[in-house]
Amino acid sequence: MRSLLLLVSLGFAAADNGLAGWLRYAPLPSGSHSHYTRPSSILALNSTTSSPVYVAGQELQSGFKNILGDNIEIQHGGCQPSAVVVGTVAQYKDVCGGVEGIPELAEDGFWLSTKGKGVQILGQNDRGALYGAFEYISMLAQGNSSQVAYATNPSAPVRWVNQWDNMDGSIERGYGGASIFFANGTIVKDLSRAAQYARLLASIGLNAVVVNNVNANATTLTSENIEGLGKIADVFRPYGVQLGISLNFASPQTLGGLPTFDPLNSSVIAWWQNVTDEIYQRIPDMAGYLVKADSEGEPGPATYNRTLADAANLFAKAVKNYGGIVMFRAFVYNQLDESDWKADRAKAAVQFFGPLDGKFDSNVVVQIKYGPIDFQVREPTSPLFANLLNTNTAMELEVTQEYLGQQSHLLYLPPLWKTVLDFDLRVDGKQSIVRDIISGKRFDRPLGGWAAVVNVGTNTTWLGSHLAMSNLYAYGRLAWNPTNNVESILQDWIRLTFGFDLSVINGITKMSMDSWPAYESYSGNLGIQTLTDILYTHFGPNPASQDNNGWGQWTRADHLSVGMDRTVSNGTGYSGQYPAEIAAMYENIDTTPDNLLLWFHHVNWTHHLHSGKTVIQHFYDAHYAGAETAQTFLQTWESLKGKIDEERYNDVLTKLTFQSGHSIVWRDAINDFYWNMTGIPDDANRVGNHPWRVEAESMTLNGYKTYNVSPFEAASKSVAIVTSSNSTTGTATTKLEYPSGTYDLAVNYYDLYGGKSHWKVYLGDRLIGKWVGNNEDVLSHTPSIYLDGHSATRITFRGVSVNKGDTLKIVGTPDGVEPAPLDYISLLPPGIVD
Ligand code: GCV
Repeated sequence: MRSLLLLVSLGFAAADNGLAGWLRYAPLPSGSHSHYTRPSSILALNSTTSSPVYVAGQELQSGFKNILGDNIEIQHGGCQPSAVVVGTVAQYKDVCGGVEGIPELAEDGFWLSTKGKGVQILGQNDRGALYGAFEYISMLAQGNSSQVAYATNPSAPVRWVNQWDNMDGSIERGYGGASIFFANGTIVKDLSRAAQYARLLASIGLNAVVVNNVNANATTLTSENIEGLGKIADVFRPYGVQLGISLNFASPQTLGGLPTFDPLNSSVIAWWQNVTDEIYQRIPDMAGYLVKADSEGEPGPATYNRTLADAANLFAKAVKNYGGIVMFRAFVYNQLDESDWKADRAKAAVQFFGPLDGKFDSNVVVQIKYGPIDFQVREPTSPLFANLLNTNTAMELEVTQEYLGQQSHLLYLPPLWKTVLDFDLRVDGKQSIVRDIISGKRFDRPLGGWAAVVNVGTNTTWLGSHLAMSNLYAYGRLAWNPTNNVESILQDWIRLTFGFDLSVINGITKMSMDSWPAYESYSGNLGIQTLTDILYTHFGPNPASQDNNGWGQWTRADHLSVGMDRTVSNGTGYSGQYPAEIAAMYENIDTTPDNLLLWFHHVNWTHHLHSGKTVIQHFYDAHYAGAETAQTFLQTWESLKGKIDEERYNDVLTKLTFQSGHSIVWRDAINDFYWNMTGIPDDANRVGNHPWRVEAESMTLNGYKTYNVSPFEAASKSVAIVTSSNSTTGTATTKLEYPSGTYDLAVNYYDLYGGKSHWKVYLGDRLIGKWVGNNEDVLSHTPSIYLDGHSATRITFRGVSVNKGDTLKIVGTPDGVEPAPLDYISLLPPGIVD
């Protein structure tokens, strides 16, 4: 039984920039741990400094010192019953003889016993020993002094991280700064952040990082860069983290100068073998390759009419003798024509890979995104998991929140991931839970597991937001054991990251657990996809961007109806890619869950859901409810002031303040868009009706002019104002006709990349507030150079006392390309958010 000490607040925590993540080893409150049994020493059964067992000893020493205030010596030999012993089972046997009760461990597994005089942390291998040490330290850091003795093994051998880092130092879909690995076409000299990253990953049981983007640059493989990759591998190795490399399929031609990159051509095969030999000479434990081929413009075997299996096996053979593996991505699709009712990007993975089942070498793992499109806010489980019975598979998750708020919105992802991991695909009418498919258990496959696109950067928050780190932490914990409860994982992370104050634990738990449902509510509902702008930044709302292009993320919405008909009977036939029981469930509108209705069926906007609401009214209501929930995140966080160090408190406050405003931008944009499309009014008369707003364009303008925003729904009543020139100040003035009283004054404006405008707002001569358009410096998402759903932002001044007839004036000073744009103001009485 786990006994968690009831720990009270430590008082005020020291400033923390987030760099240590959940490995802060913060001191436990004094007096709370006097009953702990102190080990006589730390016995690390390996004295080679680059070995994970040695590192485990160092971590334990640091943990005892910082968490408990104990200075404990490290030794490397001799059996001491009252020590904390860390090593492999085999090393322990050599030194101390056997230990009873340890079952057979799987690769990377460990045994942890705190029963008796000492503590034994014994890994199946060095890496397992380090994992065990981190688990024990995590117990200490959470004030958990339970007597335990258990063995634990990872769910699957492949527990990888993908970084989409480019050789120039940028990161595709990265929101936490520049690459910690690359700059200017080569590997950075200072790899201290790479080592710190490996430490974080090892502490949650992750065992490899593919360091470069799947949209790979062939120059990654120059001799100079292979040497640099070797240096990264050197700093990873003590943490048991292996290095993997993404390949560009055309490299033999573009880098090697061959006339072809045909995977069956002997000179191409030889070229890849040579490069692979060179890599393994420098990095003998290189984990393997990751390949994106024939997708989104990346070269692949289709150029030569070869199959994806031909491509995968080419690399598999090259790495086989070195024990390497090939992660081959199933994210392969073509541009499609929306006028074809049967066309469907969601079908692509099964179409390409299904016929190749059983044709991949044994060291190939097909890496499959959780849903058939692309990391949307809700997708059904990819049917490919049920179509590859004789092929190793891994699930690809996305820790970086590409379509899901880009770390400027709070979104705790594991509840979303769980919808897929826990899904029973019923292959052959038998239980076939996705987590058991990827572990290899269900179809008796030797390899399999997990990959997540993480994209940390040089920012000290790693991901761009402190709260987003719960997703990385939970990814590791789930990859180790996908049956873990996502809320208790979250609470472990909160204790390790923010301490023991109950209001902090409860507050962050509630916000995080509410965050995915809230985001889904104010973005794309009922399985329509996220409705973010898929043609530009993937951040703010732009539902029109889904349709009328070849990307195949269609909604097929018009004034009467909406949704993709993916049935076999009348639609694209996608539902038929699932095993019979699941196919039947999705084929039938009555058994399709509401939350995936528009994924599988094309219905009228007035169609009644199982809930009884019409589709359109559900959209309206969900958007209001979701945005309302996002307001509570800010309130909850503010209630924690003083209980979290100022640096992290303020950083998160900035993001949650933005999110509370941007959730309203989302709400109004989506509601206005579909209201305009359908003409169906909101039963509750909220959509298009904002009695507390004054539109900027209806104010008296001096030095400002009106501007038609595109997309139209990204501005209240479609119009905003911008300064008449980029160098002259503008003023917008209005007489307030609201009853005298105290209001919150919200101002909606646009914060563009490429300028830092200034705004000041006055009531009469009284300055109420001022602000700068510096989102690009304080938020994490991809900025926009336009007035649109990405740049739309709200600032709120609270408790402003207003007299009826007061004159409100906003003075905007443009900067760079940013013409101090304004959309509207809202004067909100207590309790109203609009
Ligand atoms: C690395 C989506 C993303 C791309 C990404 C691609 C992939 O399309 O927007 O940035 O490319 O997925 O997963 O390969």
